[in-house]
Amino acid sequence: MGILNVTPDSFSDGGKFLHTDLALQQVEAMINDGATIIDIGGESTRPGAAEVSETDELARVIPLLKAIKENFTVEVSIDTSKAGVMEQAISYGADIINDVRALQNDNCLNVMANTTVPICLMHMQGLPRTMQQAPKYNDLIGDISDFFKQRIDACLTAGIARERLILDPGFGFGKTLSQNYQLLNQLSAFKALGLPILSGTSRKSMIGNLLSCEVTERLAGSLTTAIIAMQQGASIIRVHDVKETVDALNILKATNNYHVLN
Ligand code: 7PM
Repeated sequence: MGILNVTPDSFSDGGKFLHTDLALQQVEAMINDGATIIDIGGESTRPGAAEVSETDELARVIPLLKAIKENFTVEVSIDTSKAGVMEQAISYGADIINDVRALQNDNCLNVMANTTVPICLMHMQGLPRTMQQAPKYNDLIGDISDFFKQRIDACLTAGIARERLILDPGFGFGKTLSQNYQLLNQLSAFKALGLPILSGTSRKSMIGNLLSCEVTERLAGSLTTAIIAMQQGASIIRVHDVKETVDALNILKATNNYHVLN
C-alpha cells in the first residue's frame, strides 16, 4: 500500500490543478514501483492534527479519488473516520476504507453495513492531539486484541461481514517507543483473530526516535520494519517508499521460496 502525500495547501484554489497533477504523477510512480493499493491519507489522522470538517475532507479526497479512478486501474483506500466521507468515497469507487478510529464515530457502522468494501480497523489509544502523552496498557497485546474483538463484534452486530475486516495495531497511535517495538516483535499474535493484518511503520517516530534521525533519513529503518512485519505475517504494508519496500519484500519472498527459484 503506497501512501499518497497530499500537502496541506493542495486544495487552495490557485494550486488545485497543479497539485492534482503532481498527485497523479506520484500515483503512477507508485503503481510502476509495485504498489497495488493507493492510500489517500487525510491530514486529520496525523498525531496532533486539528480536526477537519467533512466539507473540507470531501473537497480534498473526492476530486483526487475521481482523478485516480479515471486514469489508473489500482485499488484506492480512503483514510477517513467520517461516515459521510466513507459513503461518498465508496460511491466514487473507493475500494477500501481505512479508519484509524475503527468505525467508532457516529453512523460509520451503519453506513459501512450498506456497502461491501473491505475495512481496515486500526487501534488507537486516546485521540491524536494527546495520545502520545502517557500511553498506558495493562497488557499491550491483550488490550489491543480485546479492542479488535470488540470492534469485530460491533461490525458483525451491525451487519458487516467478518471477511471484509483487516486489523491494524496502529503503530505510533498512543504507544511508547518500547510498546511500538513490542508490537512489531509480537505482531503475529493478532493472527489468532483470523483476519489479515495491515502494518504501518513507514518513516514513523518509532524509527526516528530509536535511530535519532529526521524523517528524510528513515528509509533503512522503514525497510527493516517492513521486513519484520511481513515475517510476522502482515498482509498489507503501508509505505511511502514503494520501490525500495517492494525490492526488500521480494528478497524476503525469494528466501522463503528458494526451492521454486531457478
Ligand atoms: C504524521 C504522523 C503524519 C503520522 C502522518 C502519520 C496509519 C494510518 C496513518 C497506520 C493505518 C502516517 C501517519 N498511520 N492508517 N494512517 N495505519 N491503517 O505515517 O499506521 O501516515 S497517519
